[in-house]
Amino acid sequence: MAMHKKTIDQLAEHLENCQLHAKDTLKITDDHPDMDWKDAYDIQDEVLARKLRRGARVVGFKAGLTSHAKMKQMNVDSPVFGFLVDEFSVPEGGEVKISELIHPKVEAEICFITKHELRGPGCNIASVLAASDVVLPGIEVIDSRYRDFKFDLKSVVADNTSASRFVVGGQIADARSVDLRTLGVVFEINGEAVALGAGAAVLGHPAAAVAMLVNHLGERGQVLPAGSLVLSGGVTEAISVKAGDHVNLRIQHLGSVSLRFV
Ligand code: OOG
Ligand code: MG
Repeated sequence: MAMHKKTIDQLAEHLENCQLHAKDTLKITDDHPDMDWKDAYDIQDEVLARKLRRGARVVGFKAGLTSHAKMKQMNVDSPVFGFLVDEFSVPEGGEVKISELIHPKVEAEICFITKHELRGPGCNIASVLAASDVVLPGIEVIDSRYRDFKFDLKSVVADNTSASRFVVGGQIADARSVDLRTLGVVFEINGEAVALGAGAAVLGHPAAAVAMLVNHLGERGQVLPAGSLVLSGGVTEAISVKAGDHVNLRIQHLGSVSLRFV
């Protein structure tokens, strides 16, 4: 059912306020059980429009729920897509203030930077690799605005797929010079390896997640611009963090990236 524009705007304002003020909320489908996929992405687009009106800049895009580990952890069965703006970006080795977040979790991600514009439908792994410039490691901090991190897919889409902070770093590599399926991933908190994985955990090949994002944008009449940063989705399950935690992600051939929670 197509929601009224007024309802979309109200829900976007509500969800963005929850993000800005670190307040949780009940999932929005409780009050709007007929919300459809288009409504959910329209709410997300309105959250972005609010930020752009205040001077934010889009710095990239994300695919989420692209690994079995993540889908199983959140009890869902399909990927979702969101946007990244400059206010989410943390410098390599930087600090994230726990007080600005509700219940943050960290994710180990393989990230792409594109060299050419990509358009769907029909985008596939080959087109993504041909259009990609470099790959590098990234830690995403997700922070669902929904109470106890409990949501359904449409609610999480409206909430910009829990996006809250991210850091990229390490060593960049030519996207075509590494086998992205067999890249080993070691995720450490306070020096202890807490989760392990390999690139193939993300839809068989992390570039498949980027292709799905491009095809999703195509359905909405949008393109993935040249020079976009894309987070392809958590390789392992997401891990809760608290003040004092030091998070480090090592990816084979791509060095490491870290951040601290204070
Ligand atoms: C949704 C976002 C998931 C990923 O990389 O899988 C995500 C969530 O689990 O809150 O960003
Ligand atoms: Mg993620």
